[in-house]
Amino acid sequence: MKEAFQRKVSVRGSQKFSDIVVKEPVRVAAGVLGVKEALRHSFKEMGVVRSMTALLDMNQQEGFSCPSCAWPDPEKPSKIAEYCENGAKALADEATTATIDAAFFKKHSVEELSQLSDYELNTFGRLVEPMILRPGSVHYEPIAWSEAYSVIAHQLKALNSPDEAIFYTSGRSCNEAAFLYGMFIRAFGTNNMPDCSNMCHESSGVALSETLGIGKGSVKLEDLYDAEVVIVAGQNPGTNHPRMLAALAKCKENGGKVISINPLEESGLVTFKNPQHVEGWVGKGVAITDLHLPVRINQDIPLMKLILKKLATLDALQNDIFDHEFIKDYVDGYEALIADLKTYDENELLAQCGVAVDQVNTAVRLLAKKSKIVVCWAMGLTQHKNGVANIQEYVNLLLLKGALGKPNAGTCPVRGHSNVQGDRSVGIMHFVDEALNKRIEKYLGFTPPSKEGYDTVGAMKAMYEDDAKFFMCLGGNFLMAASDTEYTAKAIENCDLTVQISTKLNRSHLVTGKTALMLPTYGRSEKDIKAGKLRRITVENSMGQVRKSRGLLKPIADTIKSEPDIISELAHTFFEGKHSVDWQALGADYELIREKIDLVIKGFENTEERAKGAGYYLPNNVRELDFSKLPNGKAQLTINKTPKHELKSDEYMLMTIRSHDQFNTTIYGLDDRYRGVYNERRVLFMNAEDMETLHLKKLDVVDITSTYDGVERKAYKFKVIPYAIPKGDLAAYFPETNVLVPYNHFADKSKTPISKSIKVRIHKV
Ligand SMILES: Nc1nc2c(c(=O)[nH]1)N[C@H]1C(S)=C(S)[C@@H](COP(=O)(O)OP(=O)(O)OC[C@H]3O[C@@H](n4cnc5c(=O)[nH]c(N)nc54)[C@H](O)[C@@H]3O)O[C@H]1N2
Ligand SMILES: Nc1nc2c(c(=O)[nH]1)N[C@H]1C(S)=C(S)[C@@H](COP(=O)(O)OP(=O)(O)OC[C@H]3O[C@@H](n4cnc5c(=O)[nH]c(N)nc54)[C@H](O)[C@@H]3O)O[C@H]1N2
Ligand SMILES: [Mo]
Repeated sequence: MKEAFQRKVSVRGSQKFSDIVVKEPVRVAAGVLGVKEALRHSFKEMGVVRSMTALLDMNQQEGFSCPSCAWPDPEKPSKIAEYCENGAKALADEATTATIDAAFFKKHSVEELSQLSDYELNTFGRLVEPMILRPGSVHYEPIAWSEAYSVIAHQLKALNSPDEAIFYTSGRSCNEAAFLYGMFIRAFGTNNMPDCSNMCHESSGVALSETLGIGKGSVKLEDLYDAEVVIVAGQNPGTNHPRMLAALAKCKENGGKVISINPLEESGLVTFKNPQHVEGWVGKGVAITDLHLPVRINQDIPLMKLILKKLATLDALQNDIFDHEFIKDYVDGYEALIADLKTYDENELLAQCGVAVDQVNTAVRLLAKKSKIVVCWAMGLTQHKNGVANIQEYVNLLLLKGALGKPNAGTCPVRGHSNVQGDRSVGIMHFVDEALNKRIEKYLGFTPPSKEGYDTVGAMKAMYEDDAKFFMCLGGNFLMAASDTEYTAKAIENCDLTVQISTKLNRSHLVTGKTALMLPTYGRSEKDIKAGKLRRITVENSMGQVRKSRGLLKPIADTIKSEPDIISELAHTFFEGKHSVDWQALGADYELIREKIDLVIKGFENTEERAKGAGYYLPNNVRELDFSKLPNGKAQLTINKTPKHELKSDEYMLMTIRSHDQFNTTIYGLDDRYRGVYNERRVLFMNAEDMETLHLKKLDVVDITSTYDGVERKAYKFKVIPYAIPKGDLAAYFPETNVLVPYNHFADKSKTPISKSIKVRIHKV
């Protein structure tokens, strides 16, 4: 029998070292250097005119929404510049003038390209032509758009069941594209809709839905300004949400206190110079954090329990620490929680969390008499086996303090991708929402499937085990974002057809199914004009506010298409024009899509008008203190177990984090300025005492191994850097370390991979 053709592509790419430079970590975030860096990237990628035009429009009310993170815009944006260094870098990366066309792929095979690093792959520029990689070939070749749709439609029809197809979504797509995509997938017949949020804030969604009745945060941007205490837990805003620092600085000016809870003392949380103010250019900057609690990795639950226990002891004496009226009216489970706290030993909790007792006591003092408390968090809480419980333990604090449903208090899960929250709102989900299904039936005229689909982890397994044969991605880089890279690669290579709708080249275009399609699309900053009409999209930010966005740059090529165009044409081809939904009409007119969104998606209303300017807030039951959908009609306190890792004597706990020069799997550069590392990403941050125990010197090279269920996974060649990190803990960058994350270890309930607590051993090479 003839051997099946297998491309010899590299899953890991180049593992060569660059010339590393290590300096002291920087203690001041943003400021003039941030602006300089932003402009340097922009000018290099886009040229001066394109850069300045775009930067001045970004996040302005009539402009376009930043393609980077989901932090909201102030009601009155700064007239000069409502963007940050990393937003500017994201823009420069998307709006680069470099392009790769058919000639490029004729010259370079996927096997050759796959030998490069992710950083190198991203430098080539924008994809401008639809391309196909045919079975038995190692070169992409051009394909007409209409033919590409036919290839997909044909493949979908050839499947034994619609459930053999999987459709992924990354969080950059606008509401209009995500709605069309989600509805087409249901009309086709499956709920197999994994999305990036499964790897991201899914734990937050589950934790908040169970306790407060909505999977989103409750605060608005302005709530942060007059909060008495803001807790920033498991989040690095200086790099990942820089404009949040301006809000924290405002809170400080108004007398608020900031507590950061993080194994690392991240630069942005130390001092911030606001580049939007003159004093940010010349002054000393604002000290952001009043108290830093260097918790050990995944020991937030013991730390919070200790704080709650100490607060409960004070409350038992004074009766004015917890908000008893609020608890009586709105909260379930008070007695049980207090009784459970009594079963814990303070010294044990202290030892587990690794924070000094004085620091814990300071936190208790800061919180004791305050009720306007906001808790902000991101991946440091969600990406653990007990990710859901982590968040619920922080929610316990807010409920006991009555810090919900009033101004300047509440939950603030800080979202990742710029429209990840909107995509979920408009229907990208693997689970079944019966009320939504009824509305789809009523307003779109077809019966959606009622069986739960695959999430990210389920999708990997289904492809690996040959239960799925078709994989389509609306943006993203599934191969590098998902855990267990080698396993995921095999899963993807098992597929008959993989389809990427993308702006830029990444490894998911190189490690593919037997046939692969690459469909180039617009970035957020580009002008989307059809039939002479400028089209606007809508997005939802981290605080549930929906607003319009329109690009202003000339599209990189007239051969690319918008996401709604691609999806509607595909749906039209698949149904051959015979379906209850007129897909082509929707694709042609985004206003029509918004009309359908208003009908089908709960909470959206008159979006066409209301999303103008600053936009409008979607309904939020926590803001209204309406917990009627929860047991006993009340918000739920929860009893969470403390995590046990049972590390062996030679094992360490590794968290995989972002550098300052990347957006997820897109690597802009090789520097991590705030952490003092230049020109290299293959580094391992380690406590100096641990290095001594292992006889390791600065910049020694090590391999990292994780062992789960008897399977060894290895990441090769990392340079060790001594760093202020708790003993026993390690940090390294993702996606290089995703090879270590086992596909079958993830958070209880939310199935978010355990990317922040991987047990590893290290070996000097
Ligand atoms: N420039 C830029 N912006 C981005 C992104 C990007 O890659 N680049 N990504 C976007 C996306 S999709 C997301 S989800 C967000 C991610 O935003 P973040 O969550 O801030 O990103 P990470 O780098 O994963 O940082 C996690 C932080 O949690 C800390 N941490 C790790 N483990 C623990 C723990 O057990 N307990 C506590 N308390 N802290 C812990 C780490 O030290 C680190 O500071 O940013 C978004 N914005
Ligand atoms: N170990 C580890 N793994 C992680 C994480 C971690 O902290 N540690 N974080 C997880 C998190 S929080 C997330 S959100 C995921 C991210 O997972 P993804 O969202 O899948 O990955 P990205 O790197 O954001 O995707 C980048 C690609 O998206 C495409 N793209 C960019 N803009 C657009 C656009 O406007 N439209 C379209 N169609 N395509 C576009 C480009 O081709 C680019 O190469 O990774 C997860 N993986
Ligand atoms: Mo994310």
